[in-house]
Amino acid sequence: MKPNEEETADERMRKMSRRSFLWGAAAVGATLGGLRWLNTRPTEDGAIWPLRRVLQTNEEVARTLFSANRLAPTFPQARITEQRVNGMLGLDDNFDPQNWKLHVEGLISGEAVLSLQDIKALPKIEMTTELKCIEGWSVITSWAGARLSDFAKKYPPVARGEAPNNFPEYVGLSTPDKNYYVGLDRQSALHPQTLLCYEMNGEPLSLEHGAPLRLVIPVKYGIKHLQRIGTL
Ligand SMILES: Nc1nc2c(c(=O)[nH]1)N[C@H]1C(S)=C(S)[C@@H](COP(=O)(O)O)O[C@H]1N2
Ligand SMILES: [Mo]
Repeated sequence: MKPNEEETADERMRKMSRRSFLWGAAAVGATLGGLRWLNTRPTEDGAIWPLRRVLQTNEEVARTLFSANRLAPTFPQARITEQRVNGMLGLDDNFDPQNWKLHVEGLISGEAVLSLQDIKALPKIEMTTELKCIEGWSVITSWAGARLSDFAKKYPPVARGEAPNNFPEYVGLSTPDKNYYVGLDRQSALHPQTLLCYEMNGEPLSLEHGAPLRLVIPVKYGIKHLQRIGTL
């Protein structure tokens, strides 16, 4: 390299680092300004509104990914994968499935205490679908159970507003010990692939997968597939 070329390169580097220093200073300023701006915003539903918008955007992304208007893909039985055990919150060891009951609240008839036979009396639906965990893995599983929408027809909840959109806006489900719970929007709850499942890959549901009854909702991530439903 000739000395003058070296100079040029040197000079260019100096300019570049001066420029990136200026950009860096601007970025730090913008961040501090941004934080100050964030902290002075009013709140919406208990969250600073720009953060609330991010939550809303995340929910919208999830809704478009798994549209409740469409069916989640189904697979031939040959595609069933090796199963994984994940998430044991609310699945305490000294649980006796023989004494299990499903407690249902908010019905027109008041409350109901149901047995597994009551669930099995509803039309039996079988489907092979994918469970996607937000941790980045997924499994394909064959399920059997009753549609939550068929359940709601037989055990109608207290109406909110005018028919036909008078189904409660949200449904909550929890484990018998209340240590794990999920909330479902109306559209996902009444989706035809949302099942109260008692069989997995042709066998009665095992304790480690949520026996005697679990939720399977392929339009949502695994996190919503509540195992061991105690209260609805
Ligand atoms: N009761 C209960 N249900 C649960 C969880 C949990 O921790 N407790 N974890 C959820 C998560 S994050 C996933 S991915 C699925 C995993 O279901 P599987 O173990 O049957 O594959 O269960 C869901 N249901
Ligand atoms: Mo998960």
